[in-house]
Amino acid sequence: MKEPPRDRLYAGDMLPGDFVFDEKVAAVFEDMIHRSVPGYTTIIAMTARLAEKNFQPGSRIYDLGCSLGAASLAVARRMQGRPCEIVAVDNSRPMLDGLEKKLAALGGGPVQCRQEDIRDCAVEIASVVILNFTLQFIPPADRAPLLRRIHDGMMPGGILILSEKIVLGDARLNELYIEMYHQFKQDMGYSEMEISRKRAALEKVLLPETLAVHKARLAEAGFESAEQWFQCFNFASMVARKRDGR
Ligand code: GEK
Repeated sequence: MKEPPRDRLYAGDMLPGDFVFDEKVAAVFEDMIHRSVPGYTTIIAMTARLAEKNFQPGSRIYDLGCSLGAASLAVARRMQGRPCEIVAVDNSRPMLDGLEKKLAALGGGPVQCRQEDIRDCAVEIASVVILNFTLQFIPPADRAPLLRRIHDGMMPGGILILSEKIVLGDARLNELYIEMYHQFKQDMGYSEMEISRKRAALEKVLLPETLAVHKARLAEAGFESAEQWFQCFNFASMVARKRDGR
């Protein structure tokens, strides 16, 4: 298969402003996210497994902040033709154009795209909600109401998969994890200049929190339990479950 175009956005002379999900980012996003999120391939594969195991017939699967739809497409493949409805939501038109192109190449399937702000999008009869690396871009004050709405739109026993860049409570360990992360990016072929420019561009846009803050907010939103199932340095994924009434 053809290699996706390589992310060289911060390799040139251009001084970056705040990071936005525009055409330039969408065009290289596949390469960017694989080289920028340690464990991304595992997270997508396990998201699909979790979705398949927890899907309830007649319900919906939501992928909020779907970008090019990696999770939605992996879930669709994993469902192997079982009837299901996968709702992929993003507010970036260039990202959804990319996903729509992929869907057209597949000749259809269970994924429907919606261009919407996830803070406004209706979540209904959901047994699985995927929120992979997107809550971190939502203004902190809007995060609790969003999680509450997601919770309320879920079926009893439904799960939320939440993946995020995180910070650690301990400043020294936090520094170490960031160093290890920058090493990972260098190992993936990014130069020190690209790493520092990207960091500056994300500074006011991507606001990470500790796992403790995430877990407390999930509990406040009504989830019965939330556990972390994956972590590689400052990237983690959690699964939260809505009470199933048993
Ligand atoms: C993946 N989940 O490949 N409403 C809708 N979409 C939004 C909003 C918003 N308010 N804010 C940001 N986005 C994907 C990766 S990327 C993560 C998710 C990253 C969208 C934004 O347009 C982008 O497509 C996505 O959230 C975040 O598993 O780039 O680090």
